[in-house]
Amino acid sequence: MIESEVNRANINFSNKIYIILLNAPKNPPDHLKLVIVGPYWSCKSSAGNNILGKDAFEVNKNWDISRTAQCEIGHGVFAERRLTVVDSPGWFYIHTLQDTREMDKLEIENSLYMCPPGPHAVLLVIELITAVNATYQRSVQDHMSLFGDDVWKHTIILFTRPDWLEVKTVEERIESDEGLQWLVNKCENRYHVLNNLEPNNREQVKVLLEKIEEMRAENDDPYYEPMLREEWKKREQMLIDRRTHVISLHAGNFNFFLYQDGCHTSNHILRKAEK
Ligand SMILES: Nc1nc2c(ncn2[C@@H]2O[C@H](COP(=O)(O)OP(=O)(O)O)[C@@H](O)[C@H]2O)c(=O)[nH]1
Ligand SMILES: [Mg+2]
Repeated sequence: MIESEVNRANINFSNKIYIILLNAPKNPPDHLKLVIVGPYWSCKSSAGNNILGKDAFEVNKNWDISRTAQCEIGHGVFAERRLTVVDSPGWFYIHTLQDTREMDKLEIENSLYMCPPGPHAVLLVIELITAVNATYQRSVQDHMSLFGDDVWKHTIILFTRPDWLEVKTVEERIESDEGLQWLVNKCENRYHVLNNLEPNNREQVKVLLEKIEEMRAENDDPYYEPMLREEWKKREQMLIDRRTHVISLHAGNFNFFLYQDGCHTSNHILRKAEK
């Protein structure tokens, strides 16, 4: 084979691999990292235990007594996946961000950084029987804002206490409450119902993990990495501001710097201009 034909064959081959790679489905991760957030008493710790299939987190026996005060991390294995679950303290359901103590806010925020580079999913735990009025809605929105603007793209609503629903179906319940509809819409219709009174029903956990993987496949980033993204945005903006500032200060002298000593890299020019 002459050289040009070999090159052409190689190019065709690498194009084919490229196309195969582009079309290949994202492999499901063998390690799923989840963060559980939500108001107090919404059954967060119980949901964490249910997902992990063991008593990893302390469950509240009485309202606001011995409630989870700090983020805790639990590990397990289920359906051929390693699971890492972070349980968090949560917030009082009528509190705005201003009402919540600084230490609690830090602890809530901290939950996202306990499984680097970030969780595959944030599970926002809401009791299915909750009347999501304007105060509750504001409280959820306020506290979710601690995780950055994009958090909703990586969030699934985890509805708990379905046993309190009585005769209504889950869909009927959601339709009957505008606030619940708002929550479900925020998550682009991603929700799951978990009955913590049925710990042996592993099918409900399996379906939850499948929904998480579906969401992950739809997102550009498999993990939610708020800190890195925010940090990057901040740095990018600082650079733009710095350049705009320097250029506006030295607009008249720009050609001078280009010609003075033949330096042509913009950073060099900027450094000189700043001096
Ligand atoms: N009826 C019912 N009670 C639940 C369920 N899940 C948890 N609980 C109870 O709800 C209370 C609060 O649960 P916990 O997980 O500590 O809530 P957290 O404060 O959000 O972590 C506890 O008494 C649990 O036993 C459920 O699916 N149904
Ligand atoms: Mg708890």
